[in-house]
Amino acid sequence: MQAMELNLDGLVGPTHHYGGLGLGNLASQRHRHQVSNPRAAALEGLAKMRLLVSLGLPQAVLPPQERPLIPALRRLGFAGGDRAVVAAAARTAPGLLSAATSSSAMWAANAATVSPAADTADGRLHLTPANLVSQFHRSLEPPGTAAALARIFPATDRVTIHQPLPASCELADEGAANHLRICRTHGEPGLEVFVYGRDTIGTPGGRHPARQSLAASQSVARLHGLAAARTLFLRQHPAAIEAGVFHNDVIAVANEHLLLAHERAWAEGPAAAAAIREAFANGCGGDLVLIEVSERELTLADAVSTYLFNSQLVTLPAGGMALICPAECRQHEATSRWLDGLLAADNSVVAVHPVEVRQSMQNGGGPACLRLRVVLSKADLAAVHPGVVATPRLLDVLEAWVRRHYRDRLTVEDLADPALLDEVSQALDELTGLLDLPTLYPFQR
Ligand code: SUG
Repeated sequence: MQAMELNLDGLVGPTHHYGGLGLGNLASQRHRHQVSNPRAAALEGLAKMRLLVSLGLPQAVLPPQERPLIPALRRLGFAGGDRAVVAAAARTAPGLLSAATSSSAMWAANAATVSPAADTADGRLHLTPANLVSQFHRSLEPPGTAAALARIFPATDRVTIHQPLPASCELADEGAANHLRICRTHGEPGLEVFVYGRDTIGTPGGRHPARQSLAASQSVARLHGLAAARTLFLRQHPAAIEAGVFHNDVIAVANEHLLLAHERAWAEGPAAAAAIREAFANGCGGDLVLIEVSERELTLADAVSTYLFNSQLVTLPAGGMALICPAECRQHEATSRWLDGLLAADNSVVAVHPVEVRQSMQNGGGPACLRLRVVLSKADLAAVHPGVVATPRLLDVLEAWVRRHYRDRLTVEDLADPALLDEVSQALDELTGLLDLPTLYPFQR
């Protein structure tokens, strides 16, 4: 089957701020309560989408979620009209207000796990929205994610959107950020590699919690009807989690037969790489190209601070691959040198494109975090809701929309500003018109 990869990028919401909410996420901790710039954040994301479109790659937009999520605050006992709810939360529980106002759904790599039709027993595309139970602010995302995905992928005869796994820490699921797909070409059956942080309830006793559970990964694989011979479960290296690798996509990235990974990505060490190689050969008839970065070339700490592995690795229409990396990688000597080596070596990577996504990076989200990869057949791509398909024209329209509605400065104190509520609902209401997604948001129904 011929298939291509659609990148579905989370559009940064107008309440993007630095709440310091990300567990084990060093950038989020470091920027806690600093002043954010939602307008710049959204424009950076749109510029990244524009780059992908200019490379001739299918690109679409995942709209931001409704925030602050007033119903979530009501469930916590804040009562009265919407403004009263916000005021009471701001006064007595500002952390909860920050969580209920987070724009975290922008990190679409955590929105869901995706198995393309070529991998599944019933030949359908399967998506499971992640339950994101590890953190309160992200646990609010699944219903909005499920609703948006159902509108974006309406071909119900060929697409299955599962319910998120039950909301239990035993089944903590953070979606595609802990999932790699290795294949010969996108349309052929691929090896799906699930990476988990813990195989028991609770954490292995480190400073940072392990967010993905093995039971969750196994459940998603079962739901998607994946063949055992083309499915692997690998454990994250505890040292990586300790160094701030809160998702596998901070330490490894794959595209087709190429895998870039740090040597300390997985607990099993070299045995993990060998297992991937063997499963890819036996299950898919493929020959893995593994480019492993040693601790000597780039320490775990540097990998986390530059976010090299949170690059997007994409297949170009004319052949070859491009690496879309954070601009920070080119500002860091060892990483930049490594990138030059990658380009000079005999592999599929023919271009490196640094992108500026600093506003997102400061909350722990690089280029790869901002997108969900969805491999689709031509027919399924044509069935994607046209309103969200990124064209230069739509990106212009969205850019103008951002400039009209987004603030260029937001602090946690500003979250109490009653004017913000009106600003946000006006912006989102208008957005559903631009994306032809009427009544997407609960407040519109
Ligand atoms: O879950 N940050 C997100 C970043 C997610 C990055 N995603 C991937 N690696 N795929 C998180 O930690 C910070 C929000 C704040 O602090 O305001 C936050 O949620």
